[in-house]
Amino acid sequence: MSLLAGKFGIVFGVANKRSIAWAIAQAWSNAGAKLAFTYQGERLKENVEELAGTFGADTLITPCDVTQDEDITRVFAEAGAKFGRLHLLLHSVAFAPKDALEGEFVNTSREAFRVAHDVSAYSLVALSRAAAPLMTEGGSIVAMSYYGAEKVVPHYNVMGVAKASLEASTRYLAYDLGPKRIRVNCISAGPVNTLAARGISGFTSMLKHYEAHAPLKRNVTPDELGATGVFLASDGAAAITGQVLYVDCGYQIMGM
Ligand code: 0WE
Repeated sequence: MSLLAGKFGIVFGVANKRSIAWAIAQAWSNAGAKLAFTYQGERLKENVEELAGTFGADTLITPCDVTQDEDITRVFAEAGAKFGRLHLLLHSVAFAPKDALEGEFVNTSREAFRVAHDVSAYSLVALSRAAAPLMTEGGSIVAMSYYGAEKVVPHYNVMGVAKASLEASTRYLAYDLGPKRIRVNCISAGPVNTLAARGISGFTSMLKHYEAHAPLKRNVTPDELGATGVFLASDGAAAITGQVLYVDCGYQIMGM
């Protein structure tokens, strides 16, 4: 398969081998794309170097705190120097303070609301703006969302509001960047057992709930998210932009 041969991409959000970002990065790489990786903080440096290093010693692996404009500027300067141009960007980054995902949404602090939106939604705008000048041959920007953006999922709280902002930002970015042949879409994934999902009380019963209620009677696999990532990055999706694609075994269509 060489659907993405000759394409250059940059991946934000690998933390470890279970990360959705890693599943999509592997699928992009297997489809022929050359990738750069960013990691959030020294804590994750070793993990990402070990994973992304398997793509060759010359793979660009660089830190990026998406709340820092100077980091974003540096990262795209490095990617531009390495690749000369860019076709693909994966945004698989989210954070809300833990206490905001535990109590009631009504108690969300101003600071937790600000941080959740800065890291999880505004970052897509900032990364897209920085990537666009390098996407001289057109591009595909893919961001990860979740059903809690459109319906209440207990405890998802401010993350649901931030994902709603991410999805709306996707539409406005698609409008602005469309004339440059840059497409912007979200994958709304069903629950996946990642570092971000770990420690969320009731996550195991959420996986069971999806198995019981989704039309396909199972949960989505990381490989399937990778395959959707390849599709959205490929010319097969050349006329798809501004969309939220549900990759959730059909769960989203159900009313009961
Ligand atoms: O978007 C997410 C989780 C993102 C996330 C996870 C954490 C855990 C650790 C954002 N911030 C933090 N902050 C931390 O301190 N998901 C789609 C997974 C998820 O998270 C939930 C879910 C699901 C599903 C939280 C509550 C309820 C359901």
